Amino acid sequence: MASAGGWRPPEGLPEVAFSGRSNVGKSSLLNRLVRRKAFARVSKTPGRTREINFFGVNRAFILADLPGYGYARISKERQGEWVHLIEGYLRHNPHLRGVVQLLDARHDATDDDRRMFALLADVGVPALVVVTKIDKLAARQRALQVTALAAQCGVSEDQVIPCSAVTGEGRDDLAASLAALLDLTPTHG
Ligand SMILES: Nc1nc2c(ncn2[C@@H]2O[C@H](COP(=O)(O)OP(=O)(O)O)[C@@H](O)[C@H]2O)c(=O)[nH]1
Ligand SMILES: [Mg+2]
Repeated sequence: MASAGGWRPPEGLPEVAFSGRSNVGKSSLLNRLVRRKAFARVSKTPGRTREINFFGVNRAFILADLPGYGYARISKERQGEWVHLIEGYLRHNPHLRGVVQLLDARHDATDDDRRMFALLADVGVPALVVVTKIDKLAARQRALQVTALAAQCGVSEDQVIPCSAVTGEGRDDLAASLAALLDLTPTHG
């Protein structure tokens, strides 16, 4: 049974969730974001994580690593559990400020991706869109692919942040967008 396992965040901290296809690079990007190597586990076995992993950052906010979807070899029953878990999480989380939706730079958006955007719109959660693994594309392909993916998902191109967990590209832009979403104002001293 899918469940939110392990550590649970303390009540009251604002939260942002990372979502996307299995193997899209969520855990790798989370690690880049917090500048730690083994913060979120990078898996060699796609489709294995069936729980929500929560990470506290600086006692200021929570990042949630949602289980990936679209892994071909999981059963219909498991997919049903997935939808139940994610929808419950999105709908009944008063601290959720937004979702970072990841897309793979090398692939077109899938039906599952479009379903996820529809769900986010239905629940009314703000979404940041990250096109990740951008290091895999040649410079001239990048802009074209960002345009195509934005159109496929019905989002505006300037909502899209190209990122790479390998080179660190996009990390600072993503951090700034997250800070705005979480309404974190810089503190002095
Ligand atoms: N080239 C490249 N590979 C990546 C990037 N992000 C993740 N990967 C690789 O993609 C695979 C899946 O990554 P992971 O973070 O576990 O994906 P998750 O299932 O979405 O959490 C791993 O082999 C990673 O090393 C990236 O930005 N660039
Ligand atoms: Mg992962």
